[in-house]
Amino acid sequence: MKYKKMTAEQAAALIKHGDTVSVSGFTAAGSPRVVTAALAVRAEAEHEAGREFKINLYTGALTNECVDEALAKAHAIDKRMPFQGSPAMRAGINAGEINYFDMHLSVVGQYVRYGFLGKIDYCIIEALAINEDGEIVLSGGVGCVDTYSQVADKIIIELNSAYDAKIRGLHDIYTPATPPHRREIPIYEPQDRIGSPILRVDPKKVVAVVDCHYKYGVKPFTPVDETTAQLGKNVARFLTEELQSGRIPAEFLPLQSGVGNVSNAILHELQEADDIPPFKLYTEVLQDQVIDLIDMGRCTFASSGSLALSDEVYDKVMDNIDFYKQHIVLRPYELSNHPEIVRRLGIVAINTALEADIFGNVNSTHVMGTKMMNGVGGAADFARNAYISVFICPSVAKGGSISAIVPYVSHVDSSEHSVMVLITEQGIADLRGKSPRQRAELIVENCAHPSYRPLLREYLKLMDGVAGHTPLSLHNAFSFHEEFLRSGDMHNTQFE
Ligand code: 0RQ
Repeated sequence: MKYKKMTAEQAAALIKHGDTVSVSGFTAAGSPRVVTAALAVRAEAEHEAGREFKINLYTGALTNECVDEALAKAHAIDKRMPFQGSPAMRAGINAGEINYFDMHLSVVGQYVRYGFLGKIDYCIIEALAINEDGEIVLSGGVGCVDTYSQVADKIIIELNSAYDAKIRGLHDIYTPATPPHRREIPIYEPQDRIGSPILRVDPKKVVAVVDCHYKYGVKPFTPVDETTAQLGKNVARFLTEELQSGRIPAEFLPLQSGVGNVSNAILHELQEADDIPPFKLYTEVLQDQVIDLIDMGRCTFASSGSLALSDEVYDKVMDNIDFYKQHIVLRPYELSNHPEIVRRLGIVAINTALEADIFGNVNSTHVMGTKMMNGVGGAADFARNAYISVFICPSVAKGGSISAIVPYVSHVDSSEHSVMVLITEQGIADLRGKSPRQRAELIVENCAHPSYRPLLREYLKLMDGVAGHTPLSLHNAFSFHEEFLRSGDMHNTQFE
């Protein structure tokens, strides 16, 4: 092969202080490892020598411990976008050290191509194969690599021999044109393929190929517990009632499900929801449960941007790749999350909230209004454009000291206008066609934990007879949050 082979250290040495580095992948799947790990070591050495060394890091979304965790621990990040979930990165962001630009995943590619986010110096790509024409077989995560590899000045390839290139054929790589030349994106059903099975890059931009061998090292999710099982049952009940009433057509509609423990548990419950016919997924991340659903014939097809699977399940998919190619396609998230396609396919979107307020506004990102958890990711791409947009969460967090239903959210990611249904393990609040006062009543009585209902009713009583469309007490709106910060338990809240 004509490409220059380098060690990870040699490739990392190409990157300069101040460079913008983008990476392939979406979750640990498809994210590079060895070059960023070497870069973190280099950054520490530079700092010890008294020299500044920071890069701007653009990823697909979540990465792995050798990208986000290692570089954040090495204090090597200035700007970071668009989504993260690593403890060290979170700490750096919340300490104000890392400038995090949290954004809707569907627009990352176009913001970059339109030049809104500046120049990209490097794109590091995990590849399972590359030929002399720059044709790359990607692995289990696509993210935004189509755009990053087009825009970056230089490309570094991590050629990973731990996984087989027989995955070729699972991907559908396509980048929408730039306005005013953009046309419709011709995906009419989740299984439609419109692009290429390989990623094409300009071979002249490839400055290094690093041979490596690593597995992703992803652990399984927290097992389903009583609360998440009940939440899942409520979601299944809601979907069944929609189907029986004819609001969801008899052939059913594609589902989207968010990421995390709660979403994984919901999919688990759908295994046994016999009243719901076999369904398709059009979503951004496939977790372990989806593979079970495919094996059981409950899920007939899944379109996604990532195989965010534990190692055990990932290996099972790779060992039976010809079977799974008939049931899975992986696309850039510009397609998996695209508003046009979400609206056209009529997706039923199910995403997780950290907290929701009594009007239906949802906070999925900020703990107590200030501390970043992960990011908005793709949740709002789907929520805003869904056929039905459902948000779910357990009614309490941290052993009951936090109510997930609050008088007013401490940060808004999806507004009341994008949230059609709210579901907790306590019950379902169908907010469609309801005024703020009606929504408040429904959410308190159906979704709040019984131990918080008296306080929420008391809050609503304060607003009796007060004029206005939305019963918001400016003075008391954040009293639950203030009380938690004061005493560590929202139950102690007293209104003024
Ligand atoms: O904390 O880890 O210390 O125990 O938040 O909560 O219940 O394990 O739920 O893993 O499903 O994550 C919203 C963060 C939920 C996730 C969020 C604490 C709780 C726990 C995690 P511990 P759970 P999950 C597609 C769509 C935004 C992006 C998105 C998320 C931790 O779903 O990042 O949806 N969503 N993308 O104790 C303080 C509260 C809390 C709270 C829970 N009200 N206050 N802490 N916690 N509620 C994917 C992508 O875009 C990639």
